[in-house]
Amino acid sequence: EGVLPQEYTGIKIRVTEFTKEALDFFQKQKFDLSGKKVFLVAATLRPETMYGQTCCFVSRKINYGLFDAGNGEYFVCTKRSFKNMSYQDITPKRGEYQETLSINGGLLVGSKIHAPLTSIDTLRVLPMETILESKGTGVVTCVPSDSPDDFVTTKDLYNKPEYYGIDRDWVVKDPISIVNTSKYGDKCAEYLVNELKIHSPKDANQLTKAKELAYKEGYYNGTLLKGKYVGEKVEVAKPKVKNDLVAANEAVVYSE
Ligand code: A2H
Repeated sequence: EGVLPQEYTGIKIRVTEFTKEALDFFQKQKFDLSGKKVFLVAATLRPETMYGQTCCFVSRKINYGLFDAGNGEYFVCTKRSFKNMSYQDITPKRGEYQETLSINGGLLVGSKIHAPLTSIDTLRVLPMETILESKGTGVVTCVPSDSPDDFVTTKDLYNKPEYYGIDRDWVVKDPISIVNTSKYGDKCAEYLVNELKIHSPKDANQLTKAKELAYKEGYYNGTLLKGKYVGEKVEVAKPKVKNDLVAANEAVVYSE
């Protein structure tokens, strides 16, 4: 844990079709979905890469809260993160963070979602075992072109769908190129995962190395290949994409 506060962009990923398991659970809890919009809120440091989202990760080890975010909107995230948001003028009432219900991540796996900016209309919720409950919102949006974690997790899900209890066709196999660097090309995560011979989402040390290299190169030497700021440096485009998302009510910015 660092000493300085970390700013995250919370991407609002709309659930367009819940799994049967989740719907049964809501019914048991007497939660009526009608007229409500439910969003998985994914914490990211790279809002400018949202053009390349291919799924949204949750953990089966985490019980998420469903929180009333006002105006008929509900957020799915950890209680810790919603509490933080409630002191940062993001939620209806300051300091109020009682969840409407608590739902295990496993019940959400397989749900259909719609994420902002990405070119694929409907994506799926998929499991990621390495998500930490203590960081961000506990929800991670998957950008396999630029995140080594997301790339290896996607590869593992595609190779072992039975093990993970998912359908292989829920997995988008190929990353979408969104940032170019002269050093690592258009898919820096894939490049670094191969270069550092990373075979599993559990290769923590090697993944840390890959993440540092990818982040530095992408941030300081990357150029956007997609979207409104195509051709601009990542460093320049990043705050613009973030502000656009917030203005469109597709993201919240919070610190922890
Ligand atoms: B990043 P930091 Cl394209 N557990 O978003 C594990 N990882 C988590 C998490 C959690 N609870 N919450 C957020 N994260 C991920 C995009 C991205 C990210 C790209 C490239 C690198 C990258 C798409 N996933 O992160 O410890 C989220 O993934 C590299 C570090 O606060 C978030 O940003 O530094 C990042 O880790 C936050 O990690």
